Amino acid sequence: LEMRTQLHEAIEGEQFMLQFQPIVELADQRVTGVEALVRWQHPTRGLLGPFHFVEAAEESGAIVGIGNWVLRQALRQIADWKAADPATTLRYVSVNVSPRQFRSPDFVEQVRAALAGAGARPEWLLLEITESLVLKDADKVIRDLRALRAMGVRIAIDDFGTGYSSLSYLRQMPVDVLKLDKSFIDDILTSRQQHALVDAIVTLAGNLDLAVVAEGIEEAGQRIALDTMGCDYGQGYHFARPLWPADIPALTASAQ
Ligand code: G
Ligand code: G
Ligand code: MN
Ligand code: NA
Repeated sequence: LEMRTQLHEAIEGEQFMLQFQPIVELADQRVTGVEALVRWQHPTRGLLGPFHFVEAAEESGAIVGIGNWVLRQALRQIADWKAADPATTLRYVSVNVSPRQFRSPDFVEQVRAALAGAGARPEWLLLEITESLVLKDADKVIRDLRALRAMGVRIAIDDFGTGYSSLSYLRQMPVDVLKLDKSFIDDILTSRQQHALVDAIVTLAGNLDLAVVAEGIEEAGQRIALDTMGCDYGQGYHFARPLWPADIPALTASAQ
């Protein structure tokens, strides 16, 4: 079967699943959020990660249907976790939004409907967009970002630092969080320049009232260096890999 047909059948057949990777406060390593990461339980190829299908889905347009499913499912999941443990440390779920999904005509309404459908509060949702989004129709994108933030939804720039963007986009984009790409974190312990660059970005973000999530933290030394710089949040295999939903509550119980 053609990929586009398979993706369509996968939506209909509910073959997509979500894993969740913890996002922690570096100061005390408490889990404060989780990022939803889509997987495809393929009928013959097994469990596939986004690498195997997100690009094709973006090209065929199937990403809009998949993305809206991810949004609804992620919000139902956090509503369930909150209901099961009112004292959970978990404050939000972070959901990746592809450019094509963001540009679909009713995206803001889809978010509103997904929140209402799940009985989720807007503060429980962080939307991850990429810098490249503002390269086209910047005015429309900025209007929609403002509408989402006016609802109480927060916005993160994913893979920050890897795009075409420069810091000048930060002035234009109404966002709350920078997710600092793993490629910046990898060498902070071995390269003085890389350490200085990340330190400067963290300081700049702080002055702009943006929170920073450092991605791809794999060792304690990186966590300590980032915490010392004043970076508030981190994500990476050092804390936890992407997990199935059943494994999250044990990590977010308030007693921890
Ligand atoms: O764990 P990992 O292999 O899941 O994720 C790889 C990449 O796939 C991530 O960098 C992320 O940007 C992308 N991705 C994961 N889940 C989603 C999703 O639900 N929608 C979109 N558009 N991208 C996703
Ligand atoms: O949305 P984003 O592009 O940031 O997606 C996160 C991706 O990075 C997912 O594929 C996730 O599995 C992966 N990831 C998360 N933490 C780590 C890490 O510590 N090391 C590596 N190599 N990959 C990670
Ligand atoms: Mn992401
Ligand atoms: Na990233």
